[in-house]
Amino acid sequence: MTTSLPPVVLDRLTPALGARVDGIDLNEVRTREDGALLRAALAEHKVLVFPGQSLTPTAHRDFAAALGEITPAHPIVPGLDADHPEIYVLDSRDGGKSPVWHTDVTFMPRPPLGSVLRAVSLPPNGGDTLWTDLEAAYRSLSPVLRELADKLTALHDGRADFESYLRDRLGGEGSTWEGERVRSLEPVVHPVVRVHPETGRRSLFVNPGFTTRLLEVSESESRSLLGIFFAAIGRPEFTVRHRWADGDVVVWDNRSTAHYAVDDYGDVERVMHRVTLRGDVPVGV
Ligand SMILES: O=C(O)CCC(=O)C(=O)O
Ligand SMILES: [Fe+2]
Repeated sequence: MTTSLPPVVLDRLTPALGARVDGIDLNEVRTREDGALLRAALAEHKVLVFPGQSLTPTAHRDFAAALGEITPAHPIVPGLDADHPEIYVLDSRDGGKSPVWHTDVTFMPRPPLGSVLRAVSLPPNGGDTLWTDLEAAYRSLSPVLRELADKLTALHDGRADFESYLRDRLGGEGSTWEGERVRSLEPVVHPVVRVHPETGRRSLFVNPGFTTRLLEVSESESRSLLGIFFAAIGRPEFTVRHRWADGDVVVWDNRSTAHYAVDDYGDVERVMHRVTLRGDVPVGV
């Protein structure tokens, strides 16, 4: 399907999610008014791919700020430099690989609304990223399981990924997030089924990256049920896979998707820059 939102052209990438957006220079998207058009497309398509862009780090940040309120780079990890504290650097040679399905920063009470990712330095091949539609994952469950999931909450824990970084590299002083200095990573509780604040649609808001435990069931039931939920998330039918090229910028709705960065390029350098948009507290059914 091709829809035309002059002068922007959107082409659906898969039946599940994703659209390629042409006819727009992101250097020219600077106001919330301009951003609103893209925000509407984001809620609908969940992942927007903008090929052939030419953003500097400053322009990347300014484009993200046209989409919404931007956050510090990360609750723990400092930003690119003093001029760009909002840019999170993912460097393959410095721990910046994420070959696991995850939704960004769900280990905090207010995970980002969305992320804006820019390719900075790519391997000659490999290093694709996949996104999956958590609404399709929810719909794929049988009705009784959906009904159960609607009633569950889950712990999200960032300690396995970031606690040693916080302690060993930052001496226990993380970023300022939601106005408070982060000094520890207490797990947080989110509903297992999240209602999207803009569309009202339900998604299966758990991910193997950070979700460790369902709270209303026993430990072994939690393990089995999470296995079922994670299998639903990973189904190829619900995904879109992006092969990166120089100049690509991808924006995703972090409330209704999870993503996976394929680690198939060995020791080659791969650097991405990410800016996240401030989100709300997830609301359940
Ligand atoms: O490196 C990528 O392609 C994605 C990494 C990631 O998980 C992120 O940017 O949030
Ligand atoms: Fe991520």
